[in-house]
Amino acid sequence: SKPAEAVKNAVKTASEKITDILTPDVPGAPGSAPPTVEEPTTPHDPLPPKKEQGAPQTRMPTGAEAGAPTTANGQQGAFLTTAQGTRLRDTDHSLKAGPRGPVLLQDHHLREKITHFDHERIPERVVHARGAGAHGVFTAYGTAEGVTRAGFLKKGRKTEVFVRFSTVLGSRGSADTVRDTRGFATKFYTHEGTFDLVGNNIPVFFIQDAIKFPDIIHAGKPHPDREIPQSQSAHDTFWDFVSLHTEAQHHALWNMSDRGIPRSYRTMEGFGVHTFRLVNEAGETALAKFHWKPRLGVHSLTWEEAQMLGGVDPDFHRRDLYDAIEAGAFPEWELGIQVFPDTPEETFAGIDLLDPTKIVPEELAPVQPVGTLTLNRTPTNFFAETEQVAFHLGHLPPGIDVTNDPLLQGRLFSYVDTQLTRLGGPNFSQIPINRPHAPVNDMLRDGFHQHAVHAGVAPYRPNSLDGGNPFPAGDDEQAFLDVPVTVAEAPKVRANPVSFDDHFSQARLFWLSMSPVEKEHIIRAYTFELGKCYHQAIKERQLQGLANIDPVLCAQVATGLGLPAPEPTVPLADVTPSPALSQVGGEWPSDGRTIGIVVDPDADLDGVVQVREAVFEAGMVPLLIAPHGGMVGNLPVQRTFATGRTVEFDALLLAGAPAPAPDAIPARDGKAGRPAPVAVDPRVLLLVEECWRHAKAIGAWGTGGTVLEQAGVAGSPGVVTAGTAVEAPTAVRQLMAVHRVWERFPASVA
Ligand code: HDE
Repeated sequence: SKPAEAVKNAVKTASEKITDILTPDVPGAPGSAPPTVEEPTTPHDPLPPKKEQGAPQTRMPTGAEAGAPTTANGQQGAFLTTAQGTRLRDTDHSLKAGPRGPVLLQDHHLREKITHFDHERIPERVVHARGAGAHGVFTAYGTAEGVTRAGFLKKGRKTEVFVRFSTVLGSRGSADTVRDTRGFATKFYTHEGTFDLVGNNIPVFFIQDAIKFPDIIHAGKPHPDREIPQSQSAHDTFWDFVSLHTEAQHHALWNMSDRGIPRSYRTMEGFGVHTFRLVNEAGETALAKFHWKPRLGVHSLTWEEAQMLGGVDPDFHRRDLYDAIEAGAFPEWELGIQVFPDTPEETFAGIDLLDPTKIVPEELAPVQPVGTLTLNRTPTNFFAETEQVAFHLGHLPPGIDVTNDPLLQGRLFSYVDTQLTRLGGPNFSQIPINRPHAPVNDMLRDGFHQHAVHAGVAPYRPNSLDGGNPFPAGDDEQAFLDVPVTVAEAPKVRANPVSFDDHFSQARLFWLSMSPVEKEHIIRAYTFELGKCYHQAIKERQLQGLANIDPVLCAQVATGLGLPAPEPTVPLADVTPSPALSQVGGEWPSDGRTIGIVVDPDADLDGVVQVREAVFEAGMVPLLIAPHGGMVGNLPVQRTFATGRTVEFDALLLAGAPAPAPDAIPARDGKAGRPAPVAVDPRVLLLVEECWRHAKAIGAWGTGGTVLEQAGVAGSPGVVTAGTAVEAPTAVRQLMAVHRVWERFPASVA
């Protein structure tokens, strides 16, 4: 046909043009003489080093260096391009044989776009899949200089950090507020190499030996047949394991306490769990445990709040972290260490320091502050940073070393191993978030996803070809020191030290250290969790575990389950409570806390303006809740009676008494037995009722007092009626300092 002929001619002309370009003096061009190739047949000496040849340059830009944009590889120029940088005019239509025709295989852009999308997901973490991260800075006080040579702990030193908080059991998309242990993993990008402190918000662990980790996790994760329940321990396999495996009782008790449902990542303690070995400039060693102390105090949700949040805002902790940072209320923790003499027994006050199911009460070994962590920047890209960050216990700087804790030893293997699958090969330390901020010259080569272009020819030691580079560092050149601990000559065994057999004394210590209200919460948590188990034998066996911790705890849970309380099978330990374990009884700053303020057009809006200012000035966040969105007077509304829930805030202020919206409640009919009409919108009454139930401070002024009367809470503990608007936030703030109005919770145990 004619068009086909035209195309043929066009191709012919083009190929003629190409032949013209290939002139005979270009080697290889048609008609030119064959090139003479010099064969390297004669042996000769190694070539002299190239000019200025030094160590192979392996250091990659970290993104932290001045002016190095972290997005440099992903986003350049204004135009949409392919991955090869070819500009595209259309990304919305596949290349087809006519508008109605089939899609052509040659459409490279289509295939590249879809193929990349198909591979966007990587395997989620096998544990700690759900998490949220933030950047920050660590500032050292210098107080640890006597016990460790770690440079980042020297006085005044500032070190960049990335922290990832997580739940353990749930999958990546699960809810934040479930009852679970929380991960608290910190990457210190120190000038002497990266230090990862991979801890939890609970200072003990379920097991004493890493070999059992797959067992406890298989038991805690959803059942393998139906894959339910998601992200919780309230099911048969978890309690089957814990009840059969009594060393897990101590950690399980912490999980059943309010520690299992933190109010915020900002109000969690963190613990390194294991005992580490520190070494100072003089080569002297000490044993130590790491603690993170939140500046805002340890503060938890109530169980009902946690459950409501699972539906209302499953991303609650994530949102809270980002909102606080973006509002400038930077979360802060103090890093502290408990220090113990490094004796051959590796015990302190009779407590085996190698047993990760044991704590050392702070009353016996005080937590000594060594620096402050401030989180001040949210990630730019969740996947690139929070998902790809890879922690490892073996990332240690000079001055910090490991001990023989068998749980710690197993972890030293696991973390790199898991990244090989999760991050697709051995070069994950080149991913921007994982790059050290210290110079790297490692002689590791090649492998999947190699991003470094290594120079030099001799990635081995010793070498003469790269001028001997790189060189080992001397003792006075910040080299890592493997502390030369003596390893006892002993038979090879699969066995624990005898002290590891004590599974109940510290669980009892924790229980006896709780205030009545915390004990009540623990009883309810066990009753709920075991009540969700189907197998009677598991409930009975777990009651036996509780009997060995404390008979009161056991009896109360047994009553809730409708089962008899067994007698203890071990003597009850005679322990001294540790007041530091209770999260009730102190006073803390209220920075970054949220105060809900109910307004309506008839409220004292001038007063609300003053209250908002006072709340901001106090470093807290006001949240205006009104009958409708938009503006009330000159004030912007953040939540309506339809969208606002009390779980979002820490205290409630009532600036008015909004009347029921005509369409918000059904018609009331006394004759039909329905309640009489109320003067206040029932959704506002619900806010008050929930705040009262969750022991939150409630305040009112002006007509707001009517709401308190209507809700039947006026004059009860933690409910204040202020004379003027400005007095109201001050009054609730005082109540918030102790976190909750504890006396509102009934406690059945002393
Ligand atoms: Fe982990 N743990 N773990 N763990 N762990 C992981 O590493 C493991 C343990 C902790 O935000 C995994 O990169 C074993 C104790 C945190 O990225 C994996 C044992 C403590 C995080 C792994 C333990 C932790 C992890 C999964 C028993 C508190 C999240 C993905 C010996 C001190 C880090 C990954 C993050 C993650 C193994 C016990 C804390 C599989 C074998 C004890 C905070 O490597």
